[in-house]
Amino acid sequence: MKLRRMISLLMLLCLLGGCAAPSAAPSDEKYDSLIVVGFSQVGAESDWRNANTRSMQQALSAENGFRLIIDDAQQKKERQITAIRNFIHQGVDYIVLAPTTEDGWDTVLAEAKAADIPVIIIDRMIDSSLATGYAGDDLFTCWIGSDFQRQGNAAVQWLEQQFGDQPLRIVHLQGNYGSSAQVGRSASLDAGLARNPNWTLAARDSGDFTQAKGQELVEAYLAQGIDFDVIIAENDNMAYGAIDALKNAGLTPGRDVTIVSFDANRKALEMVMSGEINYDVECNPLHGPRVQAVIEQLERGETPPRFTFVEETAFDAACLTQEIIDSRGY
Ligand code: GZL
Repeated sequence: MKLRRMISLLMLLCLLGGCAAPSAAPSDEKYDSLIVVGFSQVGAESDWRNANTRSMQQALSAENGFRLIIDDAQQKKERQITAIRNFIHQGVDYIVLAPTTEDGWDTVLAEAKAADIPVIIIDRMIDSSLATGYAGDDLFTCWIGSDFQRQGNAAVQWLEQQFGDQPLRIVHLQGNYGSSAQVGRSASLDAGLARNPNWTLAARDSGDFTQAKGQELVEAYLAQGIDFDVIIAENDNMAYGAIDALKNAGLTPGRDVTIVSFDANRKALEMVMSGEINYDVECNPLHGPRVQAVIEQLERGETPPRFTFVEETAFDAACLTQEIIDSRGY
């Protein structure tokens, strides 16, 4: 039974039994009436992730009527599964899941369903069609996130517009394998490689969305003498690492090597303005208000949209101004 219902039932029984309701100071009563949300977060691997966490904390605050419990999974799915089971045991009112990868959620989400706890998925997608005996699609109430293939298409189309039939030797720094962000962005590049016979994939590895791994990979490619003139980094933090590696090798990022990135964090947009990053595709992390609105709809007995794709754009130096950068929410 959910925490709030249990407390309400207990207070009702006390009132009916003539005993004094447990002496709850007003603050406790307010605390007990808060909507308890268990949030299983991927980790803190990137600026994007930290902005996503901050957005959830700001929206699902006590002032807004929420008690938010956040678990940082340190990019490990097993920790997320344990966190969800803990939330179920605690009797939270809602579970929000930002899934590390797409597969492997049916069993634990079926447990949440059996406990009558609505699950909201944010950011990446889960593949709930995997055969585990459950009708996967009803394992979450709604999903709010990005269209990663669309993001990847924007990056590939920009390269096609910029370079036409010019041969390109591309280094591809991927995110965590099996995450929707990596799956969608990589699929777009694979389609671009098939469409552009003058493009060569010079190297491809996962940088785990981290700056350190991004730098490590590019340093290794340079040490191996791999020839490349474009780096597509599946997030800004890996792009930062790649740029440091290029600079340390005496190369000028954005000029000697074209840099395409994803997320469009404020720091990265400053680097687009300075010319170190040539193109950055937005991946908006500010899901807190969106989740707040969905939960408030559910609390009113309304039915929110099952899938909500967030509006996103992309930036190059030609369209950017300091005013635009300063106005950005992350
Ligand atoms: C995308 C998100 C990705 C970001 C990375 O929605 O899942 O994870 O692009 C983050 O920065 O690590």
